[in-house]
Amino acid sequence: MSKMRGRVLIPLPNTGAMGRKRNNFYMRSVFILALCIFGLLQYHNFNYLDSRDALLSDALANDSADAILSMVPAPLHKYLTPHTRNHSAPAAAAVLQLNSSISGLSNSGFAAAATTINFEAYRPPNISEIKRQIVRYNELQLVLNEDTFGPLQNDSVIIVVQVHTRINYLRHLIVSLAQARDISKSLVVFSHDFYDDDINDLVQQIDFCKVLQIFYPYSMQTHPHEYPGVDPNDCPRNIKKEQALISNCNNALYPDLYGHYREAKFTQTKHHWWWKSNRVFNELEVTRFHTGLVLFLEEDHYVAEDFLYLLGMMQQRTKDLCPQCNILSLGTYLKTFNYYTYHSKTNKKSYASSLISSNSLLGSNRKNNYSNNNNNNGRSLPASSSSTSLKNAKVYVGDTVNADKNNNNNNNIKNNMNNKRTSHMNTVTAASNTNDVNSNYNNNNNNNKNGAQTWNYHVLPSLYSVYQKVESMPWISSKHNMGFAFNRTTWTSIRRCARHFCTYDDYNWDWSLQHVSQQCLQRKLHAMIVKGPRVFHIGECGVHHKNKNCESNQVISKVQHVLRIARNSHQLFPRSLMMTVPSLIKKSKLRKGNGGWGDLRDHELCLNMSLPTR
Ligand SMILES: *[C@@H]1O[C@H](CO)[C@@H](O)[C@H](O)[C@H]1NC(C)=O
Ligand SMILES: *[C@@H]1O[C@H](CO)[C@@H](O)[C@H](O)[C@H]1NC(C)=O
Ligand SMILES: *[C@@H]1O[C@H](CO)[C@@H](O)[C@H](O)[C@H]1NC(C)=O
Ligand SMILES: *[C@@H]1O[C@H](CO)[C@@H](O)[C@H](O)[C@H]1NC(C)=O
Ligand SMILES: *[C@@H]1O[C@H](CO)[C@@H](O)[C@H](O)[C@H]1NC(C)=O
Ligand SMILES: *[C@@H]1O[C@H](CO)[C@@H](O)[C@H](O)[C@H]1NC(C)=O
Ligand SMILES: *[C@@H]1O[C@H](CO)[C@@H](O)[C@H](O)[C@H]1NC(C)=O
Ligand SMILES: CC(=O)N[C@H]1CO[C@H](CO)[C@@H](O)[C@@H]1O
Repeated sequence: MSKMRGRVLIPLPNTGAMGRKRNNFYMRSVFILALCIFGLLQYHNFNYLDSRDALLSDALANDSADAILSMVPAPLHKYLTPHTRNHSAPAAAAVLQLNSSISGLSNSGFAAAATTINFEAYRPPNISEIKRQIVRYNELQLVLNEDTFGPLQNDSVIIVVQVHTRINYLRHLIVSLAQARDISKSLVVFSHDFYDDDINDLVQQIDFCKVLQIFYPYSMQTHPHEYPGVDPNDCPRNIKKEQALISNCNNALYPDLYGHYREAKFTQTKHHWWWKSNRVFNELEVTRFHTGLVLFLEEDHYVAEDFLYLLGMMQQRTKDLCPQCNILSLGTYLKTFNYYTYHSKTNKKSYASSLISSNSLLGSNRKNNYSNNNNNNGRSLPASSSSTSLKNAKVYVGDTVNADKNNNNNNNIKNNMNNKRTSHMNTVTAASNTNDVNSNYNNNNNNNKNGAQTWNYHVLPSLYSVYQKVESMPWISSKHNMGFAFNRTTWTSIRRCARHFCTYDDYNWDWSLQHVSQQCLQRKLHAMIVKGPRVFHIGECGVHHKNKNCESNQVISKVQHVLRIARNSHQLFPRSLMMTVPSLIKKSKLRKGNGGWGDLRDHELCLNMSLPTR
């Protein structure tokens, strides 16, 4: 039988012409068939975009707490539900928390709250008690859930989350982490600069991975009337140097680049970042032999469920895709785009993005107006533990435009810094495309004139795919400060440049890191960046809600939907990575620092944190 079949398949010499004709026919049929399939796919695609659009308008319409909760698997609801203490209604707990964070847990503040809500048994620890607890935690270095998930492997991922006070965002970050594949293999380190019982309860409730809490020991909370907090004899920010010298205040000799004196709350974030990095890489027992990646997150980030998968993939492919890369970035700020640019454009990309998000899909519009509300003459209290929300819009745009504009921007920075550090709220622009950058630049000016923000993040459908696109470029603080990872090799070279980090007159850790990269590192920081972000920034208020509902709901709802779409269309967990040529090769110029870091006490404290301890 098999012989017969074999013979039939061998073409006979005298049927050559017939065979060719027949082949032609087959070829044509195959071609037409392919065309049909292609057409069908296109049609499907089109419909698909439509249905996505519908989905999203749903999403935009409903960001109620219930709707958000319905997107979260039931077992994870516990992280979103405030833990009610024994004797208190939830509302009372909220009041307490508010009061305690405002009054810095001052005794009088607490006493008042306690009497109004009748809270005999529960008292937050006083400051000396908090200090004691912090020392205890930091000495103990207790890794939770180690018995369930086993000891940390030398090459597993460590995730470090910088936590300040915004528990509501932190809840959602935890929920997103809980849903990530392979999270059980990693260690999540929560680094706190505010000791709070509710936050501690929440973190200690985590049961899906190993957890370690560390506490920044030089916080304003634990140093309310002394350096590194505010010492009563510190020079006021805006005093002239001559006056300062006369009044003999503490730091009279050391105003910053722009003639202003230290403000404690602005220096804390950079100190904390430096402290936790040193702590994690060089001091903790559990990381002593760790050679894997350390991923940096903040309390108001949100991760996609394939972020670790993708990180592992990027790490594996670094050698062949981008041998010079020493930092991996999972959360780019996406191409931004607003009504103006949208209406002036007809190209396909804009069309696609308009389908997916006619406005502010991931996005968040930054308030321009924090500073008016505090008595701080300018600089505003960092909303997140990251320094990002403190910078000047123009600075960001300047990062990606040409040299000419850069010069402009430098002037703008100077002026701005000289006057006051006011509207540094626009951190959004990190365009990947020169044209758009320019239009952003212009529109940005428009926005400033109007006093209204129309900046948005956008997720283009083309960004997620079974072949995930990545690109590589020099690390830029404003673009790549979210969800990045590096290993001990990179850290060791950064740490050798501690002097550059600690004495550069800029209160932003990410700008300081860029300074280190450009001025000190032999091998500059070079990033591999995933084009479809896996880390999102949820800690912002939406523009539509103005200030009245400045809660996380709107952005969270959008992120949930983007991820649901990506998931349902099988675009998470990509099969492979594809290197694309970056559309913009940026020559990042070094600038003068942003100031806020002129005080020698800050330089010293920072340097002290990186002294060898073992
Ligand atoms: C939002 O969703 C919740 C629960 O899914 C529902 O009760 C509510 O009516 C919805 N609101 C709007 C405006 O659609
Ligand atoms: C709450 O009170 C009950 C009894 O009243 C007690 O058994 C329980 O341990 C308390 N829980 C906490 C968290 O204090
Ligand atoms: C704070 O707690 C300590 C014990 O940790 C105690 O000795 C001290 O009296 C307390 N101070 C106040 C003001 O309650
Ligand atoms: C990590 O590496 C160290 C030193 O190479 C080794 O002694 C230790 O057993 C390793 N730990 C694990 C969990 O692999
Ligand atoms: C750390 O990353 C660098 C690239 O930045 C790589 O060359 C090196 O092999 C990595 N080290 C380890 C121990 O994986
Ligand atoms: C800025 O804040 C001031 C006072 O807090 C308020 O009156 C003003 O309307 C705000 N401006 C904008 C654009 O929100
Ligand atoms: C830094 O350490 C040195 C020596 O240990 C000490 O004298 C100095 O006071 C420390 N400075 C700060 C700001 O902690
Ligand atoms: C002492 C103190 O600050 N108490 C305040 C606690 O919060 C409530 C509600 O916001 C205020 O009414 C109290 O004055």
